[in-house]
Amino acid sequence: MSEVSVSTNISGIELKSCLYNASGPLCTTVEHLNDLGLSHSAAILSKSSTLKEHKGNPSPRYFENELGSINSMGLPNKGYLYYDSLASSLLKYEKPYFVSVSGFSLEENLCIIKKLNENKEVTAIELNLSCPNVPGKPQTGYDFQQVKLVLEEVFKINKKTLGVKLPPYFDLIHFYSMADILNEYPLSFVTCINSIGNGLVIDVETESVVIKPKNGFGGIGGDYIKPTALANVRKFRELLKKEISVIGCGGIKTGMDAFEHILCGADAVQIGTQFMREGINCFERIESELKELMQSKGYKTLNEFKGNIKLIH
Ligand code: RRO
Repeated sequence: MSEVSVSTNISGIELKSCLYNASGPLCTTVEHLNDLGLSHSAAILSKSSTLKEHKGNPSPRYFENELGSINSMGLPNKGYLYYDSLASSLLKYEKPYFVSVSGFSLEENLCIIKKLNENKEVTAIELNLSCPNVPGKPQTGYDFQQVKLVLEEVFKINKKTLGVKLPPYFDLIHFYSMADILNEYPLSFVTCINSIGNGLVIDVETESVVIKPKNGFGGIGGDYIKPTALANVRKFRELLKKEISVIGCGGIKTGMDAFEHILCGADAVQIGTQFMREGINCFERIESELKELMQSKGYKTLNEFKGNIKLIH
């Protein structure tokens, strides 16, 4: 199997494998980020950061069952300066370090992005346009005019590798409209998808919601969302200019799930719910499952099948 490679690159950033963590689970503290450094995750991606440290929503705020997860964490994070100042201590892992940014306003985002631009040890920025869990705040990704305004302002000050994390879209007109906007800017990557916002999971025995914030409403991840994630990866790969890499996220718990995302056009994939469930070993396991599947199909590199999903004529 040694001749099978799952290496990839995101707009020139080399990754030893196509698998790394999604922003969210187990990437908030220095201990989490060191664990990712030591693991088979191909990159280290931080929890979405705000200007100041933020405690997030009241618990219980995360729940999982065999089909996936629901969360309403509400952006608990240490504040961007923490993730900024940690960068030098993560260099020893010799893998890219991405900082996720999700300020509470455009001004906050611009302030954070400006500061991160000064830090050469931060490889890239993932600007989160899709947090579904801040009470009273809509998801930016569903407000197309606002996305345009944000990107217009961000690219006046940004010189770093920068991509955006999008919410899932469900109607073709929304894919076309969003892709038209994204194609106007020097984005390096687009991550599809964040959790499906404002779902509701119920415990029948107690006849109750399972998380406390927003009366039980939260972002859905895991198996529940894989078909939606695949459709978003596929459609954005079709519509975005080739300079923009597509990162798949949603429902990846096996090598076969990763293969499906890549077949739809993903250049790399992120693991969220399954990382939370299984811990740090998930990266090595999924990587070896993916390599085994590629071997059985006679593929030696991701490029031999990336985006090559067949249609029924
Ligand atoms: O912290 C959260 O509640 C959260 C965020 Br920022 C996000 O982007 N997606 C999600 O499911 N939860």
